[in-house]
Amino acid sequence: MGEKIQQIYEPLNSSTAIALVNRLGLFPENSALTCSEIGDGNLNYVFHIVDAGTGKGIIIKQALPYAKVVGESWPLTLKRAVIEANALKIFGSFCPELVPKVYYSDEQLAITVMEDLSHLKIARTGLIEEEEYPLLSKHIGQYLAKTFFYTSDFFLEPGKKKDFAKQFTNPELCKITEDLVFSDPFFDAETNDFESALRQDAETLWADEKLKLEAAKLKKSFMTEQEVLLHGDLHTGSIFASAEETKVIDPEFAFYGPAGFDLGQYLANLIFQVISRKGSSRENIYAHLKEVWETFEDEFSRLWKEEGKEVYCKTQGYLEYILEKTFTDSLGFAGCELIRRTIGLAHVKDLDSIAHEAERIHAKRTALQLGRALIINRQQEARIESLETIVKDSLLA
Ligand code: SR1
Ligand code: MG
Repeated sequence: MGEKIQQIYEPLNSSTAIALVNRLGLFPENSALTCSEIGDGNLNYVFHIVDAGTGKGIIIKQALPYAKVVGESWPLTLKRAVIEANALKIFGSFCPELVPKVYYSDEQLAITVMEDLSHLKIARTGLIEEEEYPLLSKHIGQYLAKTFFYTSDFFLEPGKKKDFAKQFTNPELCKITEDLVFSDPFFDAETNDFESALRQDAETLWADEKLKLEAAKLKKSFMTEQEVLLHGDLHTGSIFASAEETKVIDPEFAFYGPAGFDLGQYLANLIFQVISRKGSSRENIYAHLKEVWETFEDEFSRLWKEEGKEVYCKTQGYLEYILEKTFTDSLGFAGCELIRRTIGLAHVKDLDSIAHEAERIHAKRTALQLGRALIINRQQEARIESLETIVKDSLLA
């Protein structure tokens, strides 16, 4: 690995990206390198550099000083690149098999150079194509249990945890979530984006004071509960997968927040698959919903019993209280994610790619109604079996 190179910020292009990896000595001298920009997310450039001789590749991810999904009118901090690189390193230290390796990062250039995962597919894309990922939710359950436990007060010395929380203060990216997930979809905000056929549904939702009160409580939880180091944007587009492997990418939204948030986003993005699929192919997704929770519960309980440092870890009923709170919170966060991806900014392909308009609108109405039901009823539905029932009921409505 070459030495750290001091740079001032400039957006990379294919030739400067190749020049950079050459300067860093990441490939043998005189390798025939090709580079393509493959970023299809909302915020960043992603360069894929391949050595034509060996077929080996690497990824350079570069933050742009604005949100790509909107354009230069939405400035965005470059510091998110440092947050992302540091979060990848920390999460990778707990579950190296589930997180890409970081080879180099540079705060000035806002880049992270990391493992090439192009042999895998983005899980959202694969799920839409109805590929089977038999290990995906087991892996994500393990990832959630380890990242939760090892960054929490149940394991960390309190001063260390507070240092981490300070290091991962991420106000600009949190503000995006506060607005786009927790506020805008519940009001007639300019950022909202939906088909005119859904206007009546959106207006009904904006007038629903019972729902808004619960959304306010969830937003407060997101803004104030510094429980664990979250990924912060754990939808199925932030996961690479194959039948055997899973890698969680893109933790630029990482911060200390409520433990149920990552789980809730993952559940919601699986639920988009239940909604968009038909008939028996839904069963596979119900199995994923159950698997992620049960794996999380087993692994987290094991870590708590074997490695818990907090003095109350041995107190009867405390583990059960934490598990129940995490699950209940996750249902509420899942409900917010279902609603925001349907009528807010930044949709999901699972629903938007339904070609037949009436079917698409029906699917989106289901997502809105189910989102509402999860938010409002989250306290009464504190068992994983209830989640499947509530999803099935919404499909019949
Ligand atoms: C302006 S960013 C829009 C969305 O893209 C990211 O993936 C997050 O989900 C964010 O809310
Ligand atoms: Mg992302």
